[in-house]
Amino acid sequence: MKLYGSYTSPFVRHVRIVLLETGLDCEFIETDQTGSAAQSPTQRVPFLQDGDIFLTDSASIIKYLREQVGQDYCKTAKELDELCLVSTLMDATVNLFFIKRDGVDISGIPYLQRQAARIHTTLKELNQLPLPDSAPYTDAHIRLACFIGWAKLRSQVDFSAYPALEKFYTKANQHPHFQATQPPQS
Ligand SMILES: N[C@@H](CCC(=O)N[C@@H](CS)C(=O)NCC(=O)O)C(=O)O
Repeated sequence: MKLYGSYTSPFVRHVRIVLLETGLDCEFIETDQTGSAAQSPTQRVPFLQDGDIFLTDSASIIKYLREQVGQDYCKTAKELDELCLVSTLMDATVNLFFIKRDGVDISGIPYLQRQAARIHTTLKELNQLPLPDSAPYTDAHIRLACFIGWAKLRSQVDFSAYPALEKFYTKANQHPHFQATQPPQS
């Protein structure tokens, strides 16, 4: 089994944590944008190859890995909805990060302002949810901690406005699986 990804992507980090939780054997192949454009129709990482199986999204990859060891993946609609909230947040923030990095001034573009507003309303909602201060974490929680780590690394969110998220992240980040998958801090 081969997982293609980068060490900075929060989507990939979620998959790497699930690999640690499941104990499955998987080769990690570091893949840049040229590699993902050549090998995946989404032109994104992560993607996974296991024999005839080719999966192109972190959600399907995580479901596939958990199924192999009999673990649940978003058992309730509520948990799935929390995961979807985090995925929407992550998509919008990563999208704006790349656009700003290409030199676009997002302040004059209405759709990009909606993306920025979506990020803040979603963070506000997540900040009000009951969040655990220790394992076990659901996939929504793991993804949220991966997002916060990435957003801090890239300086994309000021978390002083979201104290519950900051508190949740401080604890989650001490967990061995989060320690083992820290993105490079450069
Ligand atoms: N829905 C996808 C999103 C993956 C994603 O956005 N990956 C980013 C890295 S953090 C990427 O490869 N972006 C490249 C691009 O948008 O050109 C998933 O969950 O796997």
